[in-house]
Amino acid sequence: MSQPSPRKWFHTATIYQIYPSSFRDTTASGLGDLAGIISKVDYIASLGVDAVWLSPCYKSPNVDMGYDISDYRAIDPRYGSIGNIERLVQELRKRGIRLLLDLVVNHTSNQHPWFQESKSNKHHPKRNWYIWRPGRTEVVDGKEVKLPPNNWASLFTGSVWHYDEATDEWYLHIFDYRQPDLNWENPDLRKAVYADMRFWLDKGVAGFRMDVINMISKPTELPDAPGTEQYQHAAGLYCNGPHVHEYLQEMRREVLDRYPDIVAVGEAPFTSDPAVVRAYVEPERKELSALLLYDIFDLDSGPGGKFTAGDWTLKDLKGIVCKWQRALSFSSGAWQTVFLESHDAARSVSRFGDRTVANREKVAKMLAMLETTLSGTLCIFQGQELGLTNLSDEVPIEEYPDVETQNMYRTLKEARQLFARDGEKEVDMSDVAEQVRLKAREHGRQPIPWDASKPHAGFSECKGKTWTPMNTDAAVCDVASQEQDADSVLNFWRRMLKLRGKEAETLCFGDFEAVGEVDDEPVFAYWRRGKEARTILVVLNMTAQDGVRFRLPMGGVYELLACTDPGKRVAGEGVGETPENGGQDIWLGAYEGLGMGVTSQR
Ligand code: TEU
Repeated sequence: MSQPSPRKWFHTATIYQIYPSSFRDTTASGLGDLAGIISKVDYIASLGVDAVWLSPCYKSPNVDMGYDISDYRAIDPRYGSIGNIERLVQELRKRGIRLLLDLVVNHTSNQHPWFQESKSNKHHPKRNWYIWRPGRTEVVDGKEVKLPPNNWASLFTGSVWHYDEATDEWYLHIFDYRQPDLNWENPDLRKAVYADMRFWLDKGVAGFRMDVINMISKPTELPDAPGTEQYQHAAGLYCNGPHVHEYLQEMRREVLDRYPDIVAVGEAPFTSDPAVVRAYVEPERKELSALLLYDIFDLDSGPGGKFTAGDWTLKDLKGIVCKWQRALSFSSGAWQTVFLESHDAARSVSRFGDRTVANREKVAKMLAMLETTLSGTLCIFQGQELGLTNLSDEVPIEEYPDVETQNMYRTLKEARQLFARDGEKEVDMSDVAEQVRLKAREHGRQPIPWDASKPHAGFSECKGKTWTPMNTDAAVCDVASQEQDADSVLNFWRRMLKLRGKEAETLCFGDFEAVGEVDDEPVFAYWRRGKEARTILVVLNMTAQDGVRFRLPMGGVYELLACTDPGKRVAGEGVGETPENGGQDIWLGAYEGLGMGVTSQR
């Protein structure tokens, strides 16, 4: 086990993720833009966050909403200009907030000049900047059929290989075929990526969130993945590959360590082994600051992927939290992130609680209490601070624009049609539709409702539709009304982030211990213990069940620091402070959460 690192700003930081397309539109185009973000910097600062992570707004044909980049050094004119980024850096800095950009270098767009050159002929010096292979052939009914080089499945359905007629070779793409994977084995490619990173760091950017950074090193042989499916899920082969650590250490030396106080948060899907994670984040290895892990996001995926029903229980959710809190803590010398939402997921209120009008706020606050009392760099996604829910069921699925949703829906439908009785083309997709309504990325990508009294809730002045659907019913939970309400979800987040700052010694640097067994019971309770700081006990009722009993552990005097239901209990200095003696029963309402300082304990 490695030693705790020197303390860095990101250990206590909260990062606010902004999805530029959906934050604020100033051009009446229906798509958010950088000027819109700049116009809201005071709002961002009012949340009490330390950094902003901006999802991509580089030049892109937008097949995957900017995660397909055609020029790393240009801002897509739909969002603004480089000047807007420079201004955003300044405006945020004035308010003590740093800007992180998204670094998407596992793949580029197929429109990137690098790919265009690579594709131009087999002998081009950039051919090897991407992953090209000859295909396989098979004779079917006396005819030669071309087959991809291996059986790997793309994460956006189908094969990872796309055939290029002109050169009679295939290139690899883990995501859409318009997102070809870069070949990190090529040192010239790596140098070019580092130069593009420096371009932004020289502009005062404080670091990066690194898209699928654990996928950049593929096994050179590209062996078939085990299994009998035509296209086989192969993340076990292309994630955490043979040279990934070498490349990241090189990136640190060549780029990141040349700038002060940089943060590098790597996204690492399909990675659940703490030992594998530690190899990226132990400070002495000089790779990344922390990883974004997917265990919670994948919790409700079914056997046929995200849009098939998955069974999960509270015990699973609690278990994941406990596992990572124990495995990666400041005292054990490995850091982590804490997050429940991003642009890649549905809204946490709808996934983990219920979105009834009666419970929405309660669930949002309970989850806010969970996240703000765990250790790790906290990443909150825009709109989460408002307790936004999934899209309402009135929005037809055909209007969901995401490439992932549409590909997966179509693939599942085609598979059903194939197995349907002759001529029967109308297959039942209601179960898939239900999963889309629960988990599609569009739910997270809804525009921010700034003011419900305005068209498009103040997000845009466009005449027609916004680029992606948004809830416009009474339950939009807009910023304007939440600003007026001291007990709104928004103001609860602000209070919890303040508390997190004040109690950072315990909540950020302290250790974690669950109270009792991790089980399926409604309550999730845990201790946070800091060195030379008070212990905090967090008690959460994670269900809609009212009147749930929790027995305060013996031998403590508990002082209420935070509560989700101020009508019932009052937190705060002097006012209704409720020291309670150990051994006492407390009764929790639906989704109620309590944070208690423990002033003396056995
Ligand atoms: O996500 C990585 C990733 O694995 C996701 O595609 C994930 O499988 C999916 O979102 C689950 O619903 C990153 C980006 O965050 C995502 O937006 C991009 O689509 C993807 O990489 C490709 O760049």
